[in-house]
Amino acid sequence: MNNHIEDSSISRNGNTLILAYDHGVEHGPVDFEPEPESSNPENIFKTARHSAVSCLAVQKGIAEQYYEDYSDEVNLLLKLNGSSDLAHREDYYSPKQCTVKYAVEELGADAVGYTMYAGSVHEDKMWEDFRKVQEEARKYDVPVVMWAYPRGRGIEESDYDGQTDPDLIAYAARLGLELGADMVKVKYPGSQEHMENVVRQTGRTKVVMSGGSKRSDEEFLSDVQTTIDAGANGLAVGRNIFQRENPENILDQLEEIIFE
Ligand code: FBP
Repeated sequence: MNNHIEDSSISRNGNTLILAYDHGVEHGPVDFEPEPESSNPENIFKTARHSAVSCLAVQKGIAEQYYEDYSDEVNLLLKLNGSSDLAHREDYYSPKQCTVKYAVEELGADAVGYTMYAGSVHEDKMWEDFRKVQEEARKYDVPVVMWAYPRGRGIEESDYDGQTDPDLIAYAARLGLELGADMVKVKYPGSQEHMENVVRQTGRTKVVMSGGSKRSDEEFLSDVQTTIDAGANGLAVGRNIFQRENPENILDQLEEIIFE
């Protein structure tokens, strides 16, 4: 059985641009402050109609209320788990709010996404949650994207130099291959050489770069170009799109870099 993304609707010439819009959960309304109209999901669905966008990643509630109106023009990646900045937790954990069955049968999802916090004291439980997601996704024939974010006490107490250590990013990405993800989403590891190592470690599992906080066009596009030059497959991006006054301009440029 080969990678499930290649023949799926969220891939174009093997590459993908995921427009991520789960920030209302992960960070709260503060992420919408730079462009207040971005708090309205309707505007993000409209942006997602741009030909550069392979799919829009949202939580269940937004999919339920808005997706039907855009399902002809936008592919849906249902983010199955998520966690808010408000929770008081012993360590990083991202609970599941939606099953693959519900995502596909009720919401019309084309793909599903799951955040994995390798290094957390809850890592074992997250592996178990992910196992169920991954096997259910195979049953429904939808690709699984892992948000591969190494975080938590295991990392703090290790010899790795924090969450952005390139070797740690490669390790978290490798877990994606080993645990059955079709695609991993990783933070930019700092250089083309480091991204090449991430790509090497993930084998047939695809790799996309995580957008991160908003930067200048030049800085952001240069990291995306380096990511593609390293052999990775695209981008999962939120704030660097919806915090811009005119997201279409940057999407035009991203389309050229990622798909042409
Ligand atoms: P950005 O491009 O805005 O970084 O979005 C990607 C993403 O993974 C979102 O899906 C998620 O809401 C956010 O980053 C989480 O960021 P972090 O956990 O680094 O605060």
